Amino acid sequence: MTQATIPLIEDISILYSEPKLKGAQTRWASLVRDFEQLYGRVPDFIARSPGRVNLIGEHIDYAGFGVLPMAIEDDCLIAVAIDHNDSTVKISNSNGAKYPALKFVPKPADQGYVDIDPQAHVWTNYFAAGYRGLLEDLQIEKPNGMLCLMSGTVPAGAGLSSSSAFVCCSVNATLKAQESLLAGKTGPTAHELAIISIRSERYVGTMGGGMDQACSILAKPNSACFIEFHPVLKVTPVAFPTTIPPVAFVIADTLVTSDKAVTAPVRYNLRVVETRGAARILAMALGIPIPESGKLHLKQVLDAHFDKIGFTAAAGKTEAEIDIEKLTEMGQIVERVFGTEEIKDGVTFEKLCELSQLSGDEFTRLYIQQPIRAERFHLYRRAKHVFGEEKRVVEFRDTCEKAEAKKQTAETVFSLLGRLMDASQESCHELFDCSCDQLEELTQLARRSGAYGSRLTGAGWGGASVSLVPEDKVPGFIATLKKEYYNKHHPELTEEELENVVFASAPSSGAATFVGR
Ligand code: NG1
Ligand code: MG
Repeated sequence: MTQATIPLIEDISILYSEPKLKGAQTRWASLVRDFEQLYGRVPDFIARSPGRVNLIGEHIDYAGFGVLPMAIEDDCLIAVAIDHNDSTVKISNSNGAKYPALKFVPKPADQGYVDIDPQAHVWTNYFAAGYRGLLEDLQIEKPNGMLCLMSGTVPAGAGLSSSSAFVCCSVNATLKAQESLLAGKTGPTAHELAIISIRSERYVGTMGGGMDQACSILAKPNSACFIEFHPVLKVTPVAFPTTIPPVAFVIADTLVTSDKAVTAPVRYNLRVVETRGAARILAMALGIPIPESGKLHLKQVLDAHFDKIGFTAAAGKTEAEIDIEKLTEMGQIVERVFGTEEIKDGVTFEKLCELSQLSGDEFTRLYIQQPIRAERFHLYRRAKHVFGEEKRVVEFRDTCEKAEAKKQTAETVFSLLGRLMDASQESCHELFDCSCDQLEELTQLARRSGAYGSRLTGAGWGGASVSLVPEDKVPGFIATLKKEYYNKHHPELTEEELENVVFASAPSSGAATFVGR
C-alpha cells in the first residue's frame, strides 16, 4: 500500500450518484487520514455496506414473506489494518466523541470469541455481532488482529438500517481480514454472507427478519430488491420502468428516533411474538401439523394450507394473480378464526397460551427468546396486516415489472404504486400499530405536496418516511417539507443539516471491500 491519501479506492464513483459523490470522496479521504493518525499506519482495505429504504413490505419478513427494499447511498465504512501476529481487535468511530472505542482480545471459538450483552446498548455490539457471527462460521482458532475505524452516514434510529449496514460491514471486514487463514478454502459466497449477517444481528437482541442484511449485501445497482425468505433466501432485482418519466424515492426523517434495541420488549420483539402466535393458532385451526420446534411462520401456514386443500390455479392466471388469490383467502381465514368477539380486540397472555394449547412456560420456550411485555396480544390485527401487506408487495412488484409491456403511462403506473404505499401506511398505522403522530403528519403532508404515495419505512414508531415523487418535482417537494415540517418542528436545524434529514437517494449497490492500488 502506498502512502497516498485516498487511492485506496479504484473508483468510488460507481457507488454514489453525482450529488453525493463529492461528499463521499471527502469522507473516504478523511477516513484514511484519520486512520493513519490513530494507528500510525495506512489501512489495508475499506469495507462498505449500505443502509436501505424499504419501499413496501413492512414487518412481514419475519413472517416469511417477500419484501421490496432498495439499498441507499448512505452507508457504513470500516477501514481495517490486519495484524498477522496478534489477535487483538481495536475499533474506533470517526465520531469518537459520541461513540467510545473498544479493544478486546478474542476468546476461544467455543466461548463465542466476544461477549455481547444485548442489555448494554453500545454501538460496538453491532461490530461484535458481525465479528462473532463470521468467525463462528469459519471456526478460526487464532484470528488475525484487526485495527478498525468506522464511519457511518446512515442516520441511527431512522428506520434506514444503520444497524444492519454496520453488522454486514463487520461481517465483510472480518472475512477480508481473515482471508490469509482460510488455507486455500473458498470463503462464504455473498449469499452465505447475507445469511451469516442475518444470524449475527440477532446477537444484539432483536428477533429480526432478514430484509436489511439481505439488501445491504446482495443489492444490485439501479434496482430495488425483491427478497424472499421461504423456502430459501432469494434476491431478485426489480428495475423501475425506464420508458416513462423517472420518479424518485424521497426519504424524510421524522427525527423521532426509535431505538429498536431499547424498545424491543414492547414493540419490535413483541410484534414478532404476536405474529408467531398467530401462525401457530391459525395452523391449528386449519389442521396443519406444527413441528415440535414450534417453528412455523405465516408464510408456511399459507403454503401448507393450499397444499392440504390441493389448490390448483385456474388456467391462464399469472403468478401474481395466484398469490393475490391465496393471500385474499388467508385474509378471510383470519376474519373467521380471529375476528371473533373473544379474540378481535386482543387477548391476554393466558388466553394466548390457551389458544396455542401450551403452558405459559412452553409458549415462552418456543416463541419468546427475548424479553417482552404486553397486556394484550393482537392476533387479528397483526395477521390481517401481514397478509394484506404481502398482497401489496406482490402488486407493487408486478406493476413495476409489467408497466413497459402493458405500455402504461407514468401517471397510471405511479398512481398505482403510490396507492399501494398509502395503503401500507394505513395498515401499519391501524393494524400493526407501528406508526406515530409525526409519521402520520409527514406522510399526509407528502401526499398534499405532490407525492404519489408516502409511508413509513423500516420498523416504524418514528424514523423516516419514504415518498414516491416525480423526479422533476423533487426540489419543490423537499422545499415544502422543509417549510411545513422541519421549520415548524425543528427550526434549530441548518440547511446543511437538513440535507441528511430529507433527501432523495438513488438505488445503491450491495456491500463490497476496497483495497489499495
Ligand atoms: P429497522 O428499520 O432496521 O429497525 C426492522 C428489521 C427488519 C424488518 C423491519 C420492519 C432488523 C435488523 N431489521 O428494521 O428485519 O422486520 O424492521 O419491516 O431487525
Ligand atoms: Mg436496524
